[in-house]
Amino acid sequence: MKIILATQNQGKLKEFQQLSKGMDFEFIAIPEELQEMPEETGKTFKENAFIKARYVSEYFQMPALADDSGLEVDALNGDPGVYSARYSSSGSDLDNCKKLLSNMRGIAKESRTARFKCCLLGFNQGETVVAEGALEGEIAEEFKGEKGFGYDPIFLVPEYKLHLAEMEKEDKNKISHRFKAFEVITDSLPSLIN
Ligand code: ITT
Repeated sequence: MKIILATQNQGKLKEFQQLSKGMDFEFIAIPEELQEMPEETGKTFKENAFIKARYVSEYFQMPALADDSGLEVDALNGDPGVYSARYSSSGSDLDNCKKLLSNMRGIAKESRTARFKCCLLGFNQGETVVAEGALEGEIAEEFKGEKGFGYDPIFLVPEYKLHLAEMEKEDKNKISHRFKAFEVITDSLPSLIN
């Protein structure tokens, strides 16, 4: 059974391809004829995941799975949160990271706690399934690593003493917020399709 991954983020897409290896489902990218995704007007990851999954599923009359995710930084009262992709004015990964480091300047290590959160939501013919996952860590003081995407170069995983962008994709995929949500939702995806 094919499920459309309702994302335009290549970094997420690569991680899903890795996560779903050997599974019964075939996750496919959004077909090219869809020119634009709807605006993400939700106040929560779940609301935005719903907007994306429903739109793509209804457009193609197929099951769709959306990922809405982001970084919550305690010292910034949970920012950038649902605005993680649009934090800087350009919205590029590099500018988003630079802006975050600049806003965190002068904040001591013990107060730099943060977490990635991911909400996955599957939609088909009016039915939804949903799962959430989180990864705890800290905002580092400098960039390290070339792997991954988004805020990975400035996100330190204390247990590994590594920034996420320094970890092999297989290792990130064993601990990530996306993996944790994915593990939960795979059990309920069949109920969406049958
Ligand atoms: P889609 O909506 O098309 O899926 P997007 O990048 O706009 O793509 P979101 O609205 O969910 O996705 O924003 C999530 C942002 O949070 C993403 O652009 C990254 O900046 C950040 N993010 C999420 N997961 C991440 C991860 O595993 N590593 C690093 N940054 C991540």
